[in-house]
Amino acid sequence: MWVKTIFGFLVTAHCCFLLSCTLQINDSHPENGSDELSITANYCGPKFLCHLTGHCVFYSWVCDNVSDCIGGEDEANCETNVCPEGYHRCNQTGQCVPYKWICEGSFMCPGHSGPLPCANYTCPLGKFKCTSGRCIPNYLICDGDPDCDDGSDETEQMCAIYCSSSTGKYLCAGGRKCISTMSQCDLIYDCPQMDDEYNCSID
Ligand SMILES: [Ca+2]
Ligand SMILES: [Ca+2]
Ligand SMILES: [Ca+2]
Repeated sequence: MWVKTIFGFLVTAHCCFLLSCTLQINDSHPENGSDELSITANYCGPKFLCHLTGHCVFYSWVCDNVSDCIGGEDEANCETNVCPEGYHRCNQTGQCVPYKWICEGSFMCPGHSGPLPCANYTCPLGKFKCTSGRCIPNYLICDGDPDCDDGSDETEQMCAIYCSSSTGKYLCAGGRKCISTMSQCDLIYDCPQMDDEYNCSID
């Protein structure tokens, strides 16, 4: 049995199942069933506990401007709330967002400016970490278009490393784009200066 004082009421939650609780306010009839479980600090695991009902919601739903707890606790205290490990707190809204969303480009905090909070985030296999911290797929490196917000996927230094012939790539003239060696002499211009179609032997 979990006991808490909320809005001046003594609240007890009796859990028959781990995620299913019944709520009783000012209950003067203590129950003692063996099926009751205590709500502990780890009750919701990596989720946020709606204190009033005992439900658990995703942390990314905290301070996202939608009331997900019946009592609205997930949208309270958004100016001072703290996000758990693995989540970034958006300054403007207080929303707790997994670093993966921010660092892999699927979410941007409203009003965000400046560097991303991704210095300690490790990009998954097959992705390149831009100097800004964002992860982009490897195939976007030196493809002729900046995909990192700071253009670090298209620098000459980057392309000199990434576009080596040992990886089956040809570095186009200009040094900022490479193509597959399969695209050399295929009668299609792939390099900005068309040098992939020069010096082709004609059989
Ligand atoms: Ca919410
Ligand atoms: Ca690119
Ligand atoms: Ca070509």
